[in-house]
This record gives sequence, C-alpha cells and structure tokens, in this order.
Amino acid sequence: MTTTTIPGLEGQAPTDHTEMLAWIAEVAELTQPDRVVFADGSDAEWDRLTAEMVEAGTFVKLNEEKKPNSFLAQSDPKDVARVESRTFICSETAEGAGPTNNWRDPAEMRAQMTDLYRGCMRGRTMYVVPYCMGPLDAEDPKLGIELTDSAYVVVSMKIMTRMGSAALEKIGADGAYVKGLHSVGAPLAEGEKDVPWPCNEEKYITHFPEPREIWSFGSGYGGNALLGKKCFALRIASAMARDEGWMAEHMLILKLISPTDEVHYIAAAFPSACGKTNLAMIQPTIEGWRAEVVGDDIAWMRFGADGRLYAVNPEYGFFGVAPGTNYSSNPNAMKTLEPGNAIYTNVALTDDGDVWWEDLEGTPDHLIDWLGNDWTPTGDGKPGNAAHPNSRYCVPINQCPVTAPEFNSPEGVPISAILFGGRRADTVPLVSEAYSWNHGVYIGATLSSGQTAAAEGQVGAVRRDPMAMLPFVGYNVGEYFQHWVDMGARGGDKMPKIFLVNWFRKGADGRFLWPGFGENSRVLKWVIDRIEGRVEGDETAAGLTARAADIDMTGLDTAIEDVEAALAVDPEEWRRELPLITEWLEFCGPKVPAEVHEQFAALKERLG
Ligand code: GTP
Ligand code: SPV
Ligand code: MN
Repeated sequence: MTTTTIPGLEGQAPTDHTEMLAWIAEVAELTQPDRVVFADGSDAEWDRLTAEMVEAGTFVKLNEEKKPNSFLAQSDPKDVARVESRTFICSETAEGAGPTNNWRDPAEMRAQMTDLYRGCMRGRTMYVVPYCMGPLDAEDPKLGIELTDSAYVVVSMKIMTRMGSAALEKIGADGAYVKGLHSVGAPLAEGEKDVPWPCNEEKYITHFPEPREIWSFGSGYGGNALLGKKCFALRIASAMARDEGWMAEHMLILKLISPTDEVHYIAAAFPSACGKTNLAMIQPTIEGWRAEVVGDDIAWMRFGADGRLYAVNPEYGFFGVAPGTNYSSNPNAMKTLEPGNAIYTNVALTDDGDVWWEDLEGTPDHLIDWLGNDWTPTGDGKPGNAAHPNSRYCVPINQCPVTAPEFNSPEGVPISAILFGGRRADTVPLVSEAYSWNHGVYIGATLSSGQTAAAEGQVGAVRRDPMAMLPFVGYNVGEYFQHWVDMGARGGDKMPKIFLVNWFRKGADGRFLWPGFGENSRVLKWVIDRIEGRVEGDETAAGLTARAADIDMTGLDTAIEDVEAALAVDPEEWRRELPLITEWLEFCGPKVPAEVHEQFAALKERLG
C-alpha cells in the first residue's frame, strides 16, 4: 500500500499510516540506527529484549525463585532522576510556557536538537513503541508513538502503558497520536563496545505543546525517557486538557470503603516522593475500613454525564520509590512485587540475587550497592546508601492485591475529595478542609514542599509546588490556575471537596508528630465524615481544621498531644508565609486569576 522506505526496517511495517511511516523514515534517516524494529508488546519480545540486556550488562537477572522474571539495572550515576533544569516547554510564545517552565523558541530548539540527533542512534536499534495512555476502549483513547534507541525504555513502557500492537491498531491508518522521539544520545562507532547504561552529559527533555510533540535526548531514566509518563500524561496532556475542558493532574486515585460499604474515591496531589504511591496502596489500620488503588501518580479527570468529576489512571504500572518501602510501611507494594515481572533501577543487589534498599526488612551482611561497590551495614569506613534515594521499582498495576477493578474502566471513577499535600516540617496542619472550591484552588496554587531526590536540586529546600505540578504544567501557570477556577465554576456544587494534608509535620524534638502510612486512614475517615456532614471542624486561617477528638484514635498509641500539635494552626507561623506567598503570586504573573488573589486577601484578613 505505502511506498515509504524506512532505512533499517526489515520486512513490512505493521501499519499503513502513511504520515507515521514518513515520520519514522525521516527520524531514521536523521538518527541512522542500524535497525528499526516495531515493538509489539508481546511476552516473546520482553523475553528477547531482557535477555539481550542481560547479555549487554544493562540488566542483572534476579533470582528466579525470589523475584521471578525480574531484572535490576544500575544507571549511570549522573542519570538518576528527572532533570528539571533541562526540561523545556517550547510553546510558540514565551508567555505560553509561563514563568515556571524553561522556554526556548521552538524553531531554534528544533534546529539545535536536530543537530544532536544527527547520527545519534548509530550502532543501535531504533524501536517504534506504540502505546495508549488510559484504557484502549476509551471513547477518545490518547495514543502515542515513542521512537527510542533504548531497550530499557521499551520493556519499561510495556509495564507502564498499554503498549504494542493493540495501540498501533487503535491509531489505524490515519489516527492522531503524540509523536515522541527519544535517544540516549550515545552512538556506537563501528565495533565499539557498549556500556551498561549509555547516556549523554547533555540532556534535553523538550515539549512542543501546540503540535503535541516530545523530543528527549541524553537520559535513559524514568520521567526523562518513558515519554508516556510525565512528558505525555502530564505536560502535553495538561495542554490538551485545557483546550478540551478536562484536567491532567499529578494525583493518585484511591477507593475507600467504609465498614458500612459506603464507597468514596479520593484523588491526591503530593509532589514527587511525598507519599502518593504509599497513600494509593494504603492498608487502613482502622477496623472495618478497606482501600483499593486506581492509580498512584497521574489522574485524568473529566465531567461525567451526571456532572461529577470522574478520574482515570492513564498508566498501567507503578514506577515507585523503593527506599522506605517495606512490609510494614507499604505491604501492598511488597505484595505487588512478589509475582515478579518487575524492573528495578538503582537499588542494591544481594549475594543471592535479590534486591535490597534502605528500610527493607532484613539488612543483609553484604551487598553490591547501586554504584556497583561492596557494601556492608557498618560501611567499612565507606558510609553511603546501598540504594539511590530515587531508586525505583517498575511493576504492572494488575499484580497489586488491592487494585480496584475500576482501574481499567474508561469512564473512570467519581471523585469525592481532592487532597493537596507536601512535606512541611512546620506550619501546615495534619488536615483541614478548604472553605470553597476557589479556596481549594488557592491552597493548591500556593502548595509548598521540601525538595526530594526525585529531581536534581537541594534536597529539603522548601519550594512552592502548585498542585504538585510545578515541573509538569505544560503551559502558563496562571492560565493553569484559571483552568482550575473555570472547572470549578462548571462543576458547581458537584465538584469534589478540597483538603490540605501534611503527614510530615515535626515536633520540637525533630520527630514526626503523626505516624503516617496506614494510620493516614484515620485522616481519610475524617475527610469522609466531612463529606457526609458527620463532623464539624474548627475555623482557622488554614481552613476548617479537624478537632483531635474527631480523629479516630482507636488502637493508636500516638499521644493525643502529638495529634493536637499536628493539627494546630499557629497564626504566627502562617503570617511568616505571607511574604513568601506574595512573592510567589507575583512571580506567577499577570495571568493568576482574581479568584486566587481574593482568597489570598481573605487569608490575610483571617490572620488579622
Ligand atoms: P513519586 O513517585 O516520585 O511521584 O513519589 P510519591 O509521591 O508516590 O511518593 P512515595 O509514596 O513513593 O513516598 C516517598 C517517600 O515518602 C518514601 O520514602 C516513603 O516512605 C515516604 N512516605 C510516604 N508516606 C509517608 C507518611 O505517611 N509518613 C512519612 N513519614 N513518610 C511517608
Ligand atoms: C516523579 O518524579 O514524580 C515520578 C518519577 O513519578 S518520574 O517518572 O521519574 O517522573
Ligand atoms: Mn510522580
């Protein structure tokens, strides 16, 4: 049917999509891979690619008995997290990217990156990876093609997305799809031996929101390289969502079931490495309550026929932070890993071919750490983490014992509450409810958190992270706030209630005041009680804050004084935030909606 020749492709392309074939041919001509291979997403392909990566030293095959069909990769030590300083939104105008993103003129960026891409896949295979974000049978499935020279990306995309032939078929002969081009930027000369984790010192994670394109160069890691995740499902999708009247958010989605079988779905936006996966998989500690996971990182929300906001998880797997995960903090994550079929990155390797990371049960006497060095618990004078703080497991969502069947429903689930949260050692109470949708938008717009290892930067430094989307909003941040206000106006009283939570408040002695993890179910119960109108709260500057007496403490040995301290709103501390918020809203610029400024004025008035 088509006459397009793709250099390096053996046999017939499995699609008649003329425009797609022309694009693939053009990229292959530019990047000059030895081979072009269409990924079909099959188990046979997984077996072949993982075996090749074991052979190449990229993967270590883990002990088949302990971790069946699972692999460990250790990245280059300089390629361990998202690189926000190298992430660009190349909208047509600088204003379109707003003050929070790095912007470059799209034509200039294309010219510059085209030079980098020239010959960059020499000696490698270019994979054509078709994928779908969200269920394949959605009314308007969101499809993408990632061209990549990384087999690690191909197998990770099989876990994280609906990847392979079915997605290609959905695109059909002329369907729309998001173009993604990814290269690790490490061409091989004739006969040159490859390294286990090829990458380039120079990195670009670039988005062209208007034509819905992604160009990524130089990194093989996580959100930099698995283009369906942060690049498509948040940065590009947020721009689509603004245009189409829905929301693409950095949120977990969980299903909470009360002892009387009341069901509520809750979405929560916390910045990277601030507890989404843990809350999504929560094992409630209060009698009779159950929870199930719909998603752990990204939520796409749109209005249903009944006018409520429905959320879909566009992903198909978990890319979770390993350190801190264990059978007591997150038993459901541990059980998800038991059947195997997982990829681990930058954790430590035990002598019997298993994995280990900080806080996992049973510290071994000897390990190979994420850098490939011998490691012992005492450090032998060489202290350091066995696993990188941003080391990750990548595992299919359907292996989780508490996955809600609705995770695969194209209609999604109706959201009763949206939580915003972050890491704040002070000031922010354990839980409070926004006075209105717009107050909630204000709380989200000024959300703050201590920086984590999930991205480069000074760990611990408090920064504003609006709606936990600072690195992920694909357009002007003021317009993004406006979109939130507009969605609220559309949804009216059917919108979810908005809450602010903080699991990370510390006492004067530096201890966490609240035990967190499964005990957070006690806070979720209060949230449901509020939604159902069963409890009152205290009107404070922050919002309607829970009274300690209304938090179910049955079976919890945390001192009531600690809970009271965790819930307290100290006007003095809140006043200290005011100049920072003034500065932040000024920085966000003239597009910040009046409604947000009004809420800030109301806060100042509450503080006197
Ligand atoms: P990303 O995948 O980067 O978006 O992270 P995330 O938001 O899913 O964070 P995750 O659930 O992986 O948690 C990150 C870190 O926070 C882990 O080290 C957890 O152990 C820790 N953590 C999660 N929940 C709690 C909690 O309730 N209390 C405390 N103290 N720590 C928590
Ligand atoms: C995050 O940083 O928010 C993550 C990990 O979920 S990554 O896929 O690298 O973005
Ligand atoms: Mn995340």
